[in-house]
Amino acid sequence: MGFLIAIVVWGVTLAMAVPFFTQTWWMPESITALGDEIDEAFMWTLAGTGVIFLVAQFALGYTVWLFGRKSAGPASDSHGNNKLEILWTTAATVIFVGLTFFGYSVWAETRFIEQKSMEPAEGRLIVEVTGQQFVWNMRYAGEDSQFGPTDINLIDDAAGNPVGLDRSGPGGSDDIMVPEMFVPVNREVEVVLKSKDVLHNFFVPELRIKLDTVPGLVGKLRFTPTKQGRFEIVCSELCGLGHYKMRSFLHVVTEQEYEDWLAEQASYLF
Ligand SMILES: [Cu+2]
Repeated sequence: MGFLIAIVVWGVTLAMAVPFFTQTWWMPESITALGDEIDEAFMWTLAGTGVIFLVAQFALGYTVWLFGRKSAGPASDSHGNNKLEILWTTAATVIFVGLTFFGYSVWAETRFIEQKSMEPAEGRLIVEVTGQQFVWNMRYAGEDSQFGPTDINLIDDAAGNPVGLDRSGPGGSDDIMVPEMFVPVNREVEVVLKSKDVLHNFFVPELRIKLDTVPGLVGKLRFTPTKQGRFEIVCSELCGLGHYKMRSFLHVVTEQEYEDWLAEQASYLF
């Protein structure tokens, strides 16, 4: 019986490990240099925890097999081993603290940006993204690079003003509201995240970064896409009945295509 249980433990362990080794259902290819760094940190973490998991599960199966035999006699209990306790507590601490330092710089790169100004700095493109049940609203500052003021009393979804943009305010006349995000390749993008109602989460799997949108708070993420294409933006925080269909797209295009797209959007303004 002990051997049978051991076989089941080993079998389940191996079956769980197979998708990782063969990279079945794996992440899509990353489209930023930062994404590659995050993947590297991820792979080191996975390798470390994976080896420990496999060794522990095989030891578990072996123990069940060994002490499940009738000839093994009655089980004896142990009152612990201080040396072993110190050893694995220290090992676990070193591994966890080490992985934290390893991933710290790449994590910080996506988040620690100066939070003071909405003005684009040195060619950085700023896109304001407002989550709402169950759509993403993208706002571009337009030709003047200045976002117009908003007023909750002006919010009118039916009239195409989901964020309450004041068109008569400074810099507001040329702001562009769109349902999908277009950005030029190889240019730094800063996403300014807001929410109109509940918690949402801005997630583009290919970017390897995600952040909650929180009502009343402004979140920021930055990335520099290096590959062109069309990538899905999903809401990654259960936000209500329509959560499953809250999606949009990130289009990474050439600088020229971006300019053309922007000019076309601007031409729709009244
Ligand atoms: Cu949502």
